[in-house]
Amino acid sequence: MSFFITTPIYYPNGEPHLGHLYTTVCADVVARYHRLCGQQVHFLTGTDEHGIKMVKTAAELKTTPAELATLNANVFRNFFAEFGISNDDFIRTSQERHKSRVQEIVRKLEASGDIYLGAYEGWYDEGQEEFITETEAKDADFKSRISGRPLVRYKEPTYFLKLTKYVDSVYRAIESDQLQVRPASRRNEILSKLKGWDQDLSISRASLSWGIPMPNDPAHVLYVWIDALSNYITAIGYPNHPEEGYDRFWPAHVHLIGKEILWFHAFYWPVMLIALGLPLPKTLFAHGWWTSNGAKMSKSMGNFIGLERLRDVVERFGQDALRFYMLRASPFGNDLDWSDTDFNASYGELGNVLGNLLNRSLNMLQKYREGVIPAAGEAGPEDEALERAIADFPSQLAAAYETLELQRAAQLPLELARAANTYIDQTKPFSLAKDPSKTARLDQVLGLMLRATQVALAGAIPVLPGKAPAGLLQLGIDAKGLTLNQLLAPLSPGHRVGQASVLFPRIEVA
Ligand code: ME8
Repeated sequence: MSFFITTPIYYPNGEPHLGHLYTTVCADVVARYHRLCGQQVHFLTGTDEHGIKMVKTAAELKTTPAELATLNANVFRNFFAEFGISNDDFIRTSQERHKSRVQEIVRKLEASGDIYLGAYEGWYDEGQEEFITETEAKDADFKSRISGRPLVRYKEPTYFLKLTKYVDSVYRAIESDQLQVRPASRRNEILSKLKGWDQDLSISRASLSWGIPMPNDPAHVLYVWIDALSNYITAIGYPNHPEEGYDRFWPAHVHLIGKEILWFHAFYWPVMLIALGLPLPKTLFAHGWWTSNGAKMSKSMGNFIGLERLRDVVERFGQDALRFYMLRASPFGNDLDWSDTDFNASYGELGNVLGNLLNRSLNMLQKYREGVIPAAGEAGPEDEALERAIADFPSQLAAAYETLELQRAAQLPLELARAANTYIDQTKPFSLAKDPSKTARLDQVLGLMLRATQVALAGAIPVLPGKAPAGLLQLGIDAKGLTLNQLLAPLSPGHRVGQASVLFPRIEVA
């Protein structure tokens, strides 16, 4: 079984920030879960280097777009590596592999009669690299609904892609869930925007030289979104080198994106794929936007969560704490707000619930059974609820990942740990230990509590790829190379655990 997941490719016109890290961490968590299940996973991210936005930023910085792109593409790549992202590939749209394959794609679209020469007159949002209809422009007072900057009027000869020829096919694909657009509210927005859509898409610029030349007319460069969307297949070798991954990985299972770029992914991209005769991706998931302390992040407001701030957080709390916080911050798909108070609460939860359970179970097993898992003992009335929670856990986790309920995926291991802590409070192993007639009951309680700890830690690996395996190692389980099923297999009586050491140390909050 193979699994292909992508993030947007980011504009390297500046340094990465919380938003970029968020999408990439979410994709990383999903990729790690599928790898843990033993699937062959391909996880793709990268940078989107062409377009007017790069040209303008480079001019402001008195450099060239190529130099700016290289500088920041390296910053992005290193940033993701530094933050433990497990991507399998990093595509830059300035790479030869991408440019030549995009030209092949455009040639195919020309050959199938889906591209024609015409003239465009209308509005353009240069920050978003997006064409805006007359009505939308008027509704937004001729300003970008993302950046607030004035829209620009374009009037020029251009090649068009025949969106109108495929609008019904795309509508049907989304309506039938052949192409799942999630969350459902956004699917409905897309369907209503598609209904009655009657415009083709301008896909070339004659006034721009930074981009991929149109193969039939090199005086034009290709519209940056056609170039960028193609990365999802050029990176895996389409069209001429399918053995590089296309054969195994297309169609993608998930394109993870921010909500502001859903339209491109839900309309232009499916049109391109249908016109090329290729299968559609299975799911487009558009997540929400981060604000910081209730406001849009901005450097001048002093609430910007950029590279330096993220580094600082990781230095103090560790990568896993940041990952858990991001996932826990709101149901996946909703907007999110960064708050230090919430961050501290979320870190506290890791320590008080999961860390505490690990510590208690190991210490008790050391104290009462010299660190050796006993055979099952005497069942008691408290066992059933925890046994059920343990038994239900793997399928609940699988369902959360299947539907991309990532907040739930992060919380499920904590819920199990909480149930195990309650079980300890109810069964009071410290009292049982004092009563020689309760030896068999104590065996049972220790065994079940250890089992819950093992299952919770194993299920937490995708979200806590550093801390969860470290916790399992304390249990005497080396998680390296093992699948989730193997990690969930009950430990045999006689198995010896290690010593407890604190997973989430208390941190003084300034
Ligand atoms: O749109 N909250 O690139 P981009 C949450 N190159 N996510 C955020 C965010 C925020 N405040 N800010 C950014 C582009 N993101 C195109 C994509 S894909 C073929 C081409 C994340 O650098 C989110 O995933 O503007 C959003 O969609 C993406 O960064 C936009 O990155």
